[in-house]
Amino acid sequence: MTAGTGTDARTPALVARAEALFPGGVNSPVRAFRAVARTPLLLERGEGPHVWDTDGRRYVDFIGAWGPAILGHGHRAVLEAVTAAAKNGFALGATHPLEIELGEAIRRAMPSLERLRFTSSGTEAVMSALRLARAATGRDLIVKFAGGYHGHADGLLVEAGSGVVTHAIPGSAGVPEATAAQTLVLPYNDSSSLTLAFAADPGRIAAVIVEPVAANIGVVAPAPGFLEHLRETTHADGALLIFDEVITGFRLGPGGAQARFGIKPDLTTLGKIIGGGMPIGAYGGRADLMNLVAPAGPVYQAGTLSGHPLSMAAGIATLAELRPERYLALEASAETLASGLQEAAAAGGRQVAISRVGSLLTVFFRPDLPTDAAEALTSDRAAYARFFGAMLDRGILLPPSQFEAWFVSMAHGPAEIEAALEAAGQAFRV
Ligand code: HOZ
Repeated sequence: MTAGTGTDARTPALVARAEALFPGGVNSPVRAFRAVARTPLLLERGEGPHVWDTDGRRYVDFIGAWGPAILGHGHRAVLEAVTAAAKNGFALGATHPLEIELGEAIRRAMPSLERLRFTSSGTEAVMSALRLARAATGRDLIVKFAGGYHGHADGLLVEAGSGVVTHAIPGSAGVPEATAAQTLVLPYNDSSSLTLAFAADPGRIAAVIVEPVAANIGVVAPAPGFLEHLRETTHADGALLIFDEVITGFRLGPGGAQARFGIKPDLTTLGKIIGGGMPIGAYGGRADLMNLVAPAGPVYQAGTLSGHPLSMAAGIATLAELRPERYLALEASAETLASGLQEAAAAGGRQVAISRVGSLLTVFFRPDLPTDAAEALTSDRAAYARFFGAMLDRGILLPPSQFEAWFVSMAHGPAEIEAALEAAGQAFRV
C-alpha cells in the first residue's frame, strides 16, 4: 500500500471542493460516508479486486461499484470491447447492432424476458415497468416491501432501503401524498400480509415489485415459500409480479434470482452487471406485456442514450466472461469469506449474524439474521461504523453503511479474502 499522506495529500482539498459543489459533497448519497462518520473517499482507479484513493492508498474493494464489478475493476476483455466500440463513435441515435447482441444474450440467460427494452439506469427501468404494469392491468396500486430499494422513482421511495434507510430519511420530501398513497408497503417475507392486502383491495393492485433477495437493508434471503406465495397470489388476482433484479441479475448466476429460486415473474428489471460498469438499465418480460410499449403500443417510454454502444459493448464482454463454473468459484470465495468472518467475530467476542446469498453478503451487528427491514434496523450501526473504520484503516473497503451489501467479485482471490479476514480478526476487537 502506498500512502500519500502529509502535505502532499490531495484528498482534503478535493473533498472541500466537492462539498462546495455537490449536495452533501456527492453525486449519490451513499457515497458520503456519513453513516460511518468518516471523511468520504475519492476513488480514482480500480484494477481487479483493488481500488486506489486520491492519496494513492490501495484497498481491497467490496463495494464493487455497488454491484456491476462482478469481474473486478478494469477487466481486460471489457476494456478492449469498450475501446473498440468507442472508435466507432458514441451514441449514434439509431439502433446499433450491439443492442441486439446484448439483448439476445440476456434473453438466452433469462428466458422470462421474451422481449426487453434498454434504459440508461435501473431507476428508469423500474419506473417504466410500473407504468407498463398499470397500463396492462388498468389498475393503480403497487405493492412494495419495506426496505426494498428500487431506485428513486417517486412512488417507490416510501419506506425504501439503501441511502434512504442509511440516512434515516422517512421516504422523501417532494413526493406528493397522492403518489405515495398509490404504494402499499408490506413487511418483506410476510406472506400473510400479502394475502390480507389482496383481500382488502381485490382487483385494484397492478403489481407487486420485489427484490427477490432483499439487498438494500443488508442482505436478507427470501423465506422458503415467500416468492412462491407472491407468484400465486398475484396470478390469482390478475396482478403482475415484477422482480427487481438490478442487483441479483447475473449476480446469483446467469439466470438471476428467478432461476435460482425457480419463479417466473411477469416483468423483470435489470441494471448494474449487464452494463459491465457503464450506465444501463433494462426491463422486460412477457411479450404480450412488452408489446404495449411504444411504438408497438400506447405506453410511452424513451431515452436519448438508451442502448448506448459503449454500455452494450461492456455488457456483452462482461456476460461472455460469466461462465457457470466461474459462479461456483465465486460462491466458494464468498463462503470462505463469510465463514471466516463468523470465526473472526467469535474470536473477538463479537455477536454478529452473517447473511450470504451467492456473492452478496452482510455482517449484521445483531445476534441473529433479520428476516425483514424492521429486524435489520435493530442492528448496532455504531458498531458497524467502528468495524468499517477499522477495516478501512487496514486497507479493506466495505460499503459505508450497515444496510448495503458487500459485493464479492471473481477478481477476489485467496490473497484478498485472506487479507480481509486478517483485518477482520483485528477490527472485530475494536
Ligand atoms: N443504491 C445502490 C446500492 N444499494 C447504489 C447506488 C447509489 O445509490 O449510489
